[in-house]
Amino acid sequence: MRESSIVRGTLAALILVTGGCGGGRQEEDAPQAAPQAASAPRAGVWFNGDFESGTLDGWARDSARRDSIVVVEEPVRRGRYAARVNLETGDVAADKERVELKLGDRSLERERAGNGSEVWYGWSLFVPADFEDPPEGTFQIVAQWHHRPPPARREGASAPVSGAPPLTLYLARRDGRPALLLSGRRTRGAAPRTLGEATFDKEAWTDVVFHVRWSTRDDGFVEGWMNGRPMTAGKQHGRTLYGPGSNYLRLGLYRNHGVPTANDVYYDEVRLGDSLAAVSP
Ligand SMILES: [Ca+2]
Repeated sequence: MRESSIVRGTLAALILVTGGCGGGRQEEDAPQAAPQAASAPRAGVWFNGDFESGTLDGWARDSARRDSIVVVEEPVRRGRYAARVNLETGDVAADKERVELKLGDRSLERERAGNGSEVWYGWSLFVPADFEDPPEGTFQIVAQWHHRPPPARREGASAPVSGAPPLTLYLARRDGRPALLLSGRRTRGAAPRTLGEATFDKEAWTDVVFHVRWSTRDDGFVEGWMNGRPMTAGKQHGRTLYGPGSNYLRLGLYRNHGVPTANDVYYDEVRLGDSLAAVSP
């Protein structure tokens, strides 16, 4: 069944590429709204999270339930599969109310997202129309980059991973519309500063790209784009790494404990790499 679907998808893609070439019969066989075929392999991609294996292979997770994160066929940004994350009241994982995906291979971000390293991150986010906004005075995070100590210090009994993350993407509202707000901290105890924000549409895929230089000095920076348009006013310079070690990506829902809503969001086309072309959804 899956093979025939792949053949059908490939046919649909061929028809799209060639502008329709085989007469009526093939076009009848093609789905009305043909999903885009999975992306071709690209140069400069260090991690590909397009979910096209139909599984969560390659990912690690913090989730309260087995079905908190599942691979779905609808909606998808590209290819056949995407991931749905679901958070319900009291879903506590790693001490917080959250459901988050992390790269399964920790060594990748240890090696590539440490002091002085530049990383490009890209993914697509789908917030459904029925997503209930967080109550006044509470926060809702949809992505964050958290600090992780270097391996040697990880051996200690109390590794210093506490405190707010250095870079956070919040779901917010601006002028009555849903918005994504990028917030950064120079040090663990520093007040957060807004690095950029942009409104988006629910019930549609939103593509984001972030380019970061992780640094314990002021040569660190963050710049971001949403749906191909700048989300920050160019590079926002400043310290982006709290200390030795590296920062790693968490994708999913994270919020105050006990928020009385159950929400889904979807992710697809997640990539880490060395350029905009490598990671752009
Ligand atoms: Ca996909």
